Amino acid sequence: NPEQRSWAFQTLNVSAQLRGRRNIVGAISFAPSPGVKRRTIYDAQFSENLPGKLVRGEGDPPSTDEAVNEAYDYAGATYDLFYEIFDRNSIDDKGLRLDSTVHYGIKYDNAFWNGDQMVYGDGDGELFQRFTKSIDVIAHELTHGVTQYEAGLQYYAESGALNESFSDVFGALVKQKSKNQTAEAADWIIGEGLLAPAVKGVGIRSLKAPGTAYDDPVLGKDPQPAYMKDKYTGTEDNAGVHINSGIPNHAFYLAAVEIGGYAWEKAGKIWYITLRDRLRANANFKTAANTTIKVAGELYGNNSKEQKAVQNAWQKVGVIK
Ligand code: ASN
Ligand code: ZN
Repeated sequence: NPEQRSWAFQTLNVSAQLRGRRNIVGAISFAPSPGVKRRTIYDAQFSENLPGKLVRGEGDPPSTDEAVNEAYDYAGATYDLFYEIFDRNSIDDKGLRLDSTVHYGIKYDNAFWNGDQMVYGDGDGELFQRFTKSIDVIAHELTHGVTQYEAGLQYYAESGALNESFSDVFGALVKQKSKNQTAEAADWIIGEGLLAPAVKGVGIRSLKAPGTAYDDPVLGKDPQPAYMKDKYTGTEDNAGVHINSGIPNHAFYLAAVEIGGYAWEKAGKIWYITLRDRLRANANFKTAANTTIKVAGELYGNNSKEQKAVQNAWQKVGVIK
């Protein structure tokens, strides 16, 4: 067990002891080593009590419960993308434990980050299947944690739609990396395989073609716009956080495809640095556009192909002129 090995090592390592902090009962706790995942999966056993019963810790063998293993494996894939590509050590960049609860509630039709942990419902089987099925849904929820520790985007109107969009962007990147797919080859669908078989649709959102993920008599039609001219201006959904995220989502898709290659390498890096270092909690679409263009210039040069792609993308969706 590499985690146990590294902890044993740290007790012998003086510089690691300097990083130790005394907790409330006086015991010293240590920051976990970078690159060491700490996943903990709980089972709410159809209640809404969190976190529930501990069913799998880091390094434990697979469970007989596939939801437990999906939550574990896909949280691992998300940790790995942030660590390997962006040099980020977990949600807080300080090795925070990744806690997840499965079997939350009865036929619960959602998944969420509650500020401390991920929570997954089983779906009602009529509209949705279990929410751990999709790697990008798990990466989406974890990315809400990253956003909370970084830009802290307010979950309302355009800042909230950006919060949602960053979760979809890194969700899509984790999925694409797991399949080793280029921007051109990827489907850019969020929640593929999540809709129940009878539902007419391919997933819950599309970054490539917002508004086309589903069109079903019971679920209705995917409400996402791709362009500013179609932006939702009502008050539902915290003033459209899951609706208007279609606009920045599509901008990311356009930028990634124009840059070409693996989307996590360049477009992903531009978006990550923007989220980590540049945006404030009240950022709007224009701020995000101008900031990603600036960051692209800093990373790849002013007037670089990469910077032009980012600028073209935000122009095309109508956020900037
Ligand atoms: N699954 C949703 C999300 O992560 C839950 C919510 O509405 N916050 O965005
Ligand atoms: Zn979300």
